[in-house]
Amino acid sequence: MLSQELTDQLNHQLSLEFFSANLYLQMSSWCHSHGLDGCGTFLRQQADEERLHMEKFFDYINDAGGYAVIGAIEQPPHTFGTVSDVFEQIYAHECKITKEINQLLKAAFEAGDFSTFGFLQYFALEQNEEERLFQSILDKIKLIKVEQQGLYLFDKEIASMSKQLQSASSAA
Ligand code: OFO
Repeated sequence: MLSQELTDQLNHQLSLEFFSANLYLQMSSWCHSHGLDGCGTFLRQQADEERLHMEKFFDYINDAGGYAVIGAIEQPPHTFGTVSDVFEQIYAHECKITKEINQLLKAAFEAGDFSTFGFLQYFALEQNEEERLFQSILDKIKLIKVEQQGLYLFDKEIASMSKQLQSASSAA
């Protein structure tokens, strides 16, 4: 049975996952409105994935005997300078989420709640994967010199990454 303290911490994470979903959905809108349909589609997929994360927390809290509560979700930013700014903000955001997940893992471990600790393992691996994914996109941005002449090429590259992720998740 979940302690009230861990329930509160998991609920906080649930709201953060919701915020991540809204942030990426908003960014996808910005990309589409700037003619970057490949990036827009990719970020929409990421938003859908974050919504699934939110639902995983929601279900786990209730299944483990806690009470899932959706807190206030901060409005995401909606103006961005360039597509590089978008991906830099995403990378920084994911690093922040990794810290939150690590703190949750520590709290579950210290409380001797190994069921919650096990549940959180998925997110630790997921964060590792996402940090690497977004770091690789930042590397591409540098390689392609996106803001000078490579915007079109970059958008195509992200579109093909989006297709690969889509087929990998439908094969899973
Ligand atoms: Fe970064 O994927 Fe949710 O937590």
